Amino acid sequence: MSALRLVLGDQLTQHISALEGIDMDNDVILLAEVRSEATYVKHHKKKIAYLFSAMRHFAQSLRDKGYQVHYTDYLAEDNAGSLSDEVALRTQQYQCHQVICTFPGEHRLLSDMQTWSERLSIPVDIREDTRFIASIQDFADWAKGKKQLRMEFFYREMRKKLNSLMTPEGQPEGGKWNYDAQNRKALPKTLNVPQPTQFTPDTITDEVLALVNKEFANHFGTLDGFHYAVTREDALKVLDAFIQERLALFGDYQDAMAQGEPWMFHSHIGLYLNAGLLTPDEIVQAVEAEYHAGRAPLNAVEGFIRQVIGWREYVRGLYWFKMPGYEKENFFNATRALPGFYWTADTNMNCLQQCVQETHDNAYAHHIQRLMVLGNFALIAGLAPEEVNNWYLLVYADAYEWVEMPNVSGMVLFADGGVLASKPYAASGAYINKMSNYCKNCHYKVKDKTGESACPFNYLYWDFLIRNREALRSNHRMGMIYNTLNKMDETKVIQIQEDARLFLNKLDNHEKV
Ligand code: FAD
Ligand code: DLZ
Ligand code: SF4
Repeated sequence: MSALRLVLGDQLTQHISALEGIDMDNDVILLAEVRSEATYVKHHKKKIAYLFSAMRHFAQSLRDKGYQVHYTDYLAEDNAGSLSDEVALRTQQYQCHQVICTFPGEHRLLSDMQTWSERLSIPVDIREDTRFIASIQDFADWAKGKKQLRMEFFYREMRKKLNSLMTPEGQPEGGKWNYDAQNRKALPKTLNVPQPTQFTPDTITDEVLALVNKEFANHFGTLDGFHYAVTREDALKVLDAFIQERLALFGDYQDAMAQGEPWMFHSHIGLYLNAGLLTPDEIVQAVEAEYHAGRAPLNAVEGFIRQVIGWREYVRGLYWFKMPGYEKENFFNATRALPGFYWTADTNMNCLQQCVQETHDNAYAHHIQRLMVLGNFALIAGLAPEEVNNWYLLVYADAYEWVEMPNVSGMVLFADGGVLASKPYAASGAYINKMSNYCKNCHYKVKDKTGESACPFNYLYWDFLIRNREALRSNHRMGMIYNTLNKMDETKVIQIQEDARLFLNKLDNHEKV
């Protein structure tokens, strides 16, 4: 009796549950590069190259350990083209009596997997993904009966569960759970940002780069300057360099943006964590040790750990709690098509130009760029959630629906009506100006509120509030801002609406804005 053990492209962890209890003599591990996964959205070229190379390296490391591995190359003549067809073909080829896999990261794939047993007439064991700190059931138990599902309270449970940054008396280290208030500094002119850790492509990566260049030529992004780690060993080096060079200032400059500085003091480990090259528990342990050794301050360490065991675990729980159906939510009934500049970076708005260009070049943008520039615009310009989700899912190397969708539909677009966020993250140009130096080099003037030269974020922000007054009426956290709007001079309100109308018309007519 043998089992086919399927390992997906984002499950490249030696102790993944699909491999637990493996019979090394009889079981076959399947990894498959398939057209359906690589094209169901047109992933960034660097994302595909990273994942295919990481899959190939992982397969080799399994072979080196003596496992039987079937690796389906993208160009293999018998490549069945989709995961379900690959599983069907390889179960026959190796006469397997069972399929064992790990819970996937996207609902569409889970639905597919759930049909395999009937289709193949053999048992299909879909095991829990134990790489997360909270199981899907843990989140559902926590969420049950709660009116609001705030990350902060979930995060505290995770801190207690892991005993992370807790005193022996069971209190949060330093007396507070959250030091976010200290983490909002702009980048000083004199501070040098360290270069990201870079790796020269080896032979396997070079082969993959050539493949992606040819087969995915019409996908978004560039392969130029590909420098990502593709093995666990190298991903650990990225983590180590982050800890040595950036962690201490991670908190201070977590929300800062600067022209020509895509990497800032962030860790750049999301793509490794999500594909399984690193695991959350080892990251948290390594970072917490720096605090206890006195090498990193509490605001940095707590801020970082909150992202990993708070936000990351929370969005995953929320995704599965809300799926299916979350993808259809559209609280503001936003319908505008995604503007062309999200693909070309061809816009006069410097902040958006920079963030789209960096996304194109690196398959990476840091959180505040994703949230307060790219996302903020999508929210206040009323872009359709489906189109915005599609964009975020394909442009970033760390994107899988379980983490992308709650961030987009919940955090950025408020499309879930306030399940994730207590109020929309809408902001005018003043916020972008405070946290970056983008505005200095912009065609528009951030200080101008209305008129042709005015920063579009300024009038779009108020226009968003005016358009959605009814929908946000009962939101207590919006009371102050609506009071300000109510007191605004009527001619100014009319001018704001007119400026917004002209701008959005231009956008809809594909004119450069
Ligand atoms: P750091 O800033 O160094 O943070 C450390 C780690 O914390 C990240 O690697 C990530 O694992 C975790 N983390 C931080 N914030 C979040 C968050 N909001 N949700 C989940 N995990 C978080 N993250 C993804 O991994 N995949 C996505 O597809 C994704 N899409 C996003 C879309 C939008 C609109 C927004 C606002 C955020 C999105 N994020 C996503 C969260 C965050 O922006 C990225 O995790 C982060 O930028 C990755 O870079 P880093 O590793 O340098 O992160
Ligand atoms: C993202 C991705 C890509 C581009 N290609 C593959 C692939 O060829 N084979 C594979 O097993 N996985 C791939 N993936 C990752 C899957 O899309 C991912 O496992 C699901 O989206 C669930 O998270
Ligand atoms: Fe962006 Fe407005 Fe600043 Fe220009 S002025 S960079 S559009 S915030």
